[in-house]
Amino acid sequence: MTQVDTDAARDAIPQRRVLVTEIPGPRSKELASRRARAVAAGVSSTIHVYVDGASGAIVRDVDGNCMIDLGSGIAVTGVGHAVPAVVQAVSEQVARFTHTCFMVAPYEGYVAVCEELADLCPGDHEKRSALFNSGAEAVENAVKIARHATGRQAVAVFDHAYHGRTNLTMALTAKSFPYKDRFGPFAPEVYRAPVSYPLRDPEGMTGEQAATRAIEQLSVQVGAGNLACVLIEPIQGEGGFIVPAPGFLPALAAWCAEKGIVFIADEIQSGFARTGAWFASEHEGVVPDLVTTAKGIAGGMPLAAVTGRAEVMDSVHPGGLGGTYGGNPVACASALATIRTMRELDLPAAARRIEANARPRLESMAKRHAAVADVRGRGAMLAIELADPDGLRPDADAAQAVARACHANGVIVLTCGTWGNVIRLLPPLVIGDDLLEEGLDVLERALDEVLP
Ligand code: PLZ
Repeated sequence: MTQVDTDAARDAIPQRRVLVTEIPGPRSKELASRRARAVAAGVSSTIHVYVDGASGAIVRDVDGNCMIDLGSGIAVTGVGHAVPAVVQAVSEQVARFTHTCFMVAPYEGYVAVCEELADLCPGDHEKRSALFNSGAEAVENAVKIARHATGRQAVAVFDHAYHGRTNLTMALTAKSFPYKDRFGPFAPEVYRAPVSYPLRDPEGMTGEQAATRAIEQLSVQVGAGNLACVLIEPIQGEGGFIVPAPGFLPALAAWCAEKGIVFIADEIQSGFARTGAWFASEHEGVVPDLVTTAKGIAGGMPLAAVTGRAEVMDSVHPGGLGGTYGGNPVACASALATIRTMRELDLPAAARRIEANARPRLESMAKRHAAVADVRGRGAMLAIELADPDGLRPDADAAQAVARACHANGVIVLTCGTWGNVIRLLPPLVIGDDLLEEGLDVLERALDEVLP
């Protein structure tokens, strides 16, 4: 074992939920009052404990409480917190060099990450990648590339979409509050179409019918010949873990291929083994022209990518893409170790196992509570939607109350959804069966407390 391995093993936090103070405890409260005087109010946090360490699927706070992490920092630490192989790769890279700027002096890690992306992303065509820092930056660049390649300007996005918080990606995002409210004016040439939302679509609507509805609207309101790209999350994340009806994504992709529109899959939340495949597009055999990735790719280091057809990517002139930090060497080292670990541990299979364990539990909760209107998702990207059983009026208050009860009992869960009424589970894919079971027990008790 190397020095780093030994340190990691010694520092590993036992994979157990342990509450030693109320949540938040005294040291977290102290930090909250420092925060209020120093941190901008516009940046908020889901839980009110301050983190001291994390390992596997456990997050330990500054008061010594150990919480079960069913959020992975919003689908980032799929590989687990402080995984020794990742810790070691990052530590070694920090000691070798932290930055040269790939546009100034290139290095192998960047190239190797792009090779991995070419191998992992759907389709066996020739691919190229460009690396960035954040998901929003990847989406911005995917749109830039699609516009450049097609010479067209219009961008189609969907109801309930989330693509980021920069100016263009706010325009691409559907939900006004909190993301867009009073932050306009927004970028032009963005058009929104209806998505497939099986719970709320007319009864019996197929994926193909939902695609036709979207395509007809775009054809009439924008015109296929004006569209540079159609941008879609194969499973919508922030919008509510909405899984489109089967056939929806393939029909959209086929229309794009026919009309020369670049089909972009935003796999930033759904990618990197999260849904039980490397990418969610694969569940329906969809091969996107461009794929945006971030979050899970680098086990917690900031890294994002656009990967796609060589002819689309390489349509951009040298110097047309880049940025000071994009593909930072430490982030690349982390990504390479993360991907290697994901392959070695077969984390797509781990995600399927999480679904096999968790979905029946969620379904039994739905049976007992009429307000659980839907159980959905794939792999380790699962959710329940809370709504009034007659009429499906979204119940955000209940979702918030359930989440708060989970937090108070040492389980990190997140909410999402256009109406804030969805509770989502995004555990690290390495979570043990017992810990997942215990997290679900806490969620079940929270539902029992909050719901009739
Ligand atoms: N595309 C599909 O899920 C980020 C947002 C958290 P960045 N989702 C978490 C918040 O409230 O800011 C996301 C995503 C999809 C793009 C993004 C944007 O990725 O790395 O946050 O810029």
